[in-house]
Amino acid sequence: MPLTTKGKFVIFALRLSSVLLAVFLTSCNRVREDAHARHVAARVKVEFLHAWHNYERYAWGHDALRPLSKTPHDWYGQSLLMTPVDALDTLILMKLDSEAGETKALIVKDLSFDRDIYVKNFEVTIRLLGGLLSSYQLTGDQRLLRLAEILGNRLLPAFNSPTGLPYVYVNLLTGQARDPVTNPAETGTLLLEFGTLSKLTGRHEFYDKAKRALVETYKRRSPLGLVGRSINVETGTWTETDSHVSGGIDSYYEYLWKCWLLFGDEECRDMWNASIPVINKYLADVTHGELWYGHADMYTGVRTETSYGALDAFFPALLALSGDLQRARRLQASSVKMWNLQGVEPEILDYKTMRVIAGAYHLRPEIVESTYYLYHFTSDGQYRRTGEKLFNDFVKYCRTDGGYAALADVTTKQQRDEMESFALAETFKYFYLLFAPPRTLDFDKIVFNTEAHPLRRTW
Ligand code: DMJ
Repeated sequence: MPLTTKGKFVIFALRLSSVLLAVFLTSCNRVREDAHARHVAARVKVEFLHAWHNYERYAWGHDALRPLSKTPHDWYGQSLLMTPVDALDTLILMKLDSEAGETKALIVKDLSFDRDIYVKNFEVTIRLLGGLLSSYQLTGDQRLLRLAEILGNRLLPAFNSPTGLPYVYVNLLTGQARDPVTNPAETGTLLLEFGTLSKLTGRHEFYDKAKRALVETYKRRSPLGLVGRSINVETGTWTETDSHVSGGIDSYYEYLWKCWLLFGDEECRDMWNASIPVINKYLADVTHGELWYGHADMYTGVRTETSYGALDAFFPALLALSGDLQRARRLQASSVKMWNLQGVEPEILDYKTMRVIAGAYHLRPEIVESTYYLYHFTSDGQYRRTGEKLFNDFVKYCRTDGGYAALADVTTKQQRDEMESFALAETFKYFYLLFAPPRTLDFDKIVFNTEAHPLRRTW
């Protein structure tokens, strides 16, 4: 029997009210979830301050705090203020104004690169150059940019090899470079920082040298399209042909995509577009229905190791950022499984046997970074719930009287006397951003360098 106009109206009204009810309930849920998230963000801040105040108390002015012995540590015997420079933008984002002010004052007063020491080009670039540049962009303080430029000048001789690939170490005073055997992460994770410095100072040599190093690495990929574990910068030949997305290669891929995002460099985009299908073909490994990324020989594509670890856990973030949410979600589930095996992730796991191969936990950020990216791209509440669980475990096992300590072994949870600056630059920052209001940092306007320093395209 056909419906009367009144009947149609009643059905329409019922449908509309159920839609409105659903919208209302969803928004109530969202409000509740957001209120809880603010509460977790506040806890993260308190814990960050616990680590920071211990650094201030026991290691102020030094590179790092040793949290169990409560003693300072300098990487090269003299301080380059690794922790203050690396942590400054976290202090700023958390609106810890007085701590941020004191730290900036310390950096401006004491940071000097006039030192006869050999430093690791890669580490100093991602932590110090990246940290100075992002803090400059957040504060507008020209003195930070000036320090970044001085540092950039001092690092440039590292690129003076026959291939343009940088040496591992460079002497800040003499410009001498040493150690020719390096890896794609160390040759290819420099362009976001040197490129930003170039754009901000108008000096193209910074961009050109770091770009050349990235391209020279890419050019040496195998006929399959993979890069290897180590390479000699003088001969340009691979010294180890194992291929993976783990430490030593990881951020080379990250910068291919991110340099496209930050600089609009089409060559970087093309190198990424040529690389990612190869990674997915030879390194991705589906085991028991789970997605992992293992190792393969760069020339034959034959699987060499079924290992995955804390460092690999950055890859879901990169997959998500480059638009592959499906693989990102699946791989993130594997990372979380790895974490939950012992309640904290190990450095390396065999994902076929689920045996821990290297059991330390260095307070690494990668799994948190990926959780944050996935939440950003999906708004799926499961990622905040995962993040809260990770944070609770992190506090439970790594908090100590004197700050936050790495674990010597995730099975026994025995702590070790180490609090790397990236714990403050990255791990706490990503935890905080996962729960903080989105206005804390406009994700779409920045690109994080591999040390979680947000860089903005202001040029
Ligand atoms: C950081 O220094 C950087 O994230 C780097 O790209 C890899 N390892 C550490 C943190 O685990």
